[in-house]
Amino acid sequence: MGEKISGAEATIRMLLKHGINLSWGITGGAIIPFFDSMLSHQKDFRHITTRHEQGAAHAAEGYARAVGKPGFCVATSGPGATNLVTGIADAYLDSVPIIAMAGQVSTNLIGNDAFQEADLMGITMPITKHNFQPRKAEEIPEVIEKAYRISMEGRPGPVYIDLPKDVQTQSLDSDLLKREYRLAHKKITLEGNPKQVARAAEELLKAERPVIILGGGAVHANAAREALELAELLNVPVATTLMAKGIFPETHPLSLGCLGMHGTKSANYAVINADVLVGIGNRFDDRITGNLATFGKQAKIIHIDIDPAEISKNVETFVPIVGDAKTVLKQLVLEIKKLRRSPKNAWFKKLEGFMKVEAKEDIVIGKDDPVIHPVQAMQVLDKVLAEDDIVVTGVGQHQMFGMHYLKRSKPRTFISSGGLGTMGFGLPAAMGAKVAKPDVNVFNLDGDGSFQMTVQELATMKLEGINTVSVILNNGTLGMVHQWLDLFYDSRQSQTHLRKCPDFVKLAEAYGLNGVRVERLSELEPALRQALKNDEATIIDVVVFNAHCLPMFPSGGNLTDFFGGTVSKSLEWFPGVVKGKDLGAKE
Ligand SMILES: Cc1ncc(C[n+]2csc(CCOP(=O)(O)OP(=O)(O)O)c2C)c(N)n1
Repeated sequence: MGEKISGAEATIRMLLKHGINLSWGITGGAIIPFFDSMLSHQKDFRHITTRHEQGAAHAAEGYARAVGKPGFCVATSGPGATNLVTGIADAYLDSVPIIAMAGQVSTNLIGNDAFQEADLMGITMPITKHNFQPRKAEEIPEVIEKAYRISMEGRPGPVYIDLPKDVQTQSLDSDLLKREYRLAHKKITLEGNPKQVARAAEELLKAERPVIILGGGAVHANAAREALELAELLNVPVATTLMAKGIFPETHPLSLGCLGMHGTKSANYAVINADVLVGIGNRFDDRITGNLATFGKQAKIIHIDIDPAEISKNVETFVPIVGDAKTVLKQLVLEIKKLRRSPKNAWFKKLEGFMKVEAKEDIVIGKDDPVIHPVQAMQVLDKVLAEDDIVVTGVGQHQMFGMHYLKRSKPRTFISSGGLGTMGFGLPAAMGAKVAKPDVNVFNLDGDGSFQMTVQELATMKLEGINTVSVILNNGTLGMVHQWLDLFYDSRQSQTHLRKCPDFVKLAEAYGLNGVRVERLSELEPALRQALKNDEATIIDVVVFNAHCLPMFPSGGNLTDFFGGTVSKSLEWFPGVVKGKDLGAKE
């Protein structure tokens, strides 16, 4: 027999047992016992009180995305818990390991419509990998351990724990914490089926126009080195999704940058014309594929993913490989080396040429124009960024400008809400990333709309001394929607103007932080460099021209419908290419 401890104490000890010593969130009636237990753990467990539970969930995500370990957030029942929901859904769509916990009314009241009772089990069921509601304190050790394992094992994702108040105060035997609680399901497949790996190797070696697509699964598997080795072994050009930006150095000659709706022309062109596409830890979502009826029709698709449900979900797979990206890539590299054939150069050389042309033609800068173009702002920010610095984004044009124009060369250095596209993600997620990686600079690249959705977390930053730099591309509108209305709704602007934004400099100052307004391009670099010297968070309000973020293809359109930007005719270089509007078509 061990000592008798409370359910709340057991919860903290179990979190600590799994290396979770940081929580984000806000207290309230149904979670008071858990917060009370924190008082006995002031040395080994840090809690950061956010100003809104959505901020707590995104901060936990930012932490998890920066280091690949679960982030933890906590709230009270009812409204506290429902405020976590956006962050939980966000983590679900981007496969981010977080454990979200909220108090619940006592077990005898569940179902009574008691004060601050909401059915979070029902609400979170479709947006979590799993959820738990322990009804007795003895269940807590098993629940926490399984929550941890589920969030991390296989394809990561969020787990929700609904913790009734009386369960937190009941006692249990501390010996229960020493046991090991394994998951009942069968082991996750890490190694790819050798026959399929051999087929994949054959297809890659035969290919004339192969392209690798790296997704978030490759980041989670820490497969950067293996991906680089495969690409270099055969000279295969590499495109990444938004989730994987940086996993392949974007300065490498084989890098095509990001693909998809707002990707590079070269990446989209390569994918349209590929004869073999290797998807690694990506899910072929609609922002990447456009119209599924036309996507990859001339390619044999090899799809490597740890989640069997992803294979052939959206695109027909020629060689399916279920497994961990790192392990399978190692197998694939070994297999290819055994076959000892030399790489082909022609395709990658052409694409390398495209990238160069595209980079050159897309540049709009040089001079100190009266109004800053967002691309110019990105180019200045890119110059200031060190390799290990982390850029977190809000959602909108600024996010896509960042994706398109910032060059990242390390995994986990570009953190963004991809699947759910959650405005307001940037500031709190940047806060989480900074606490996870205190020694690197963390930038929050934000829009004036997105920033205002979770702006209250500036107070958290001030209080906790979390020093980040927010770069707001202030275009006075909900820019991305403005752009869609311009392009696809005959410029019928409905409710996209933000009218008067608050004075972000004064706002920063009101929170006791640094604020600076930048209206001319020449002011931006000094402002960024000064922000890095400041010992408190800085908000840089960059007034930008309300430009369209181009190139792009329309939602549901074909990749060949890619338009905008400045590169066009120069892309018609390869025999048998598919021609699109701007991808080599003669207009
Ligand atoms: C929570 C939420 N509400 C609404 C949207 C729809 N939406 C997508 S982008 C966007 C505009 C974003 O504006 P801003 O943050 O100013 O960035 P910009 O596009 O101007 O760079 C809107 C309203 C969303 N993605 N998330």
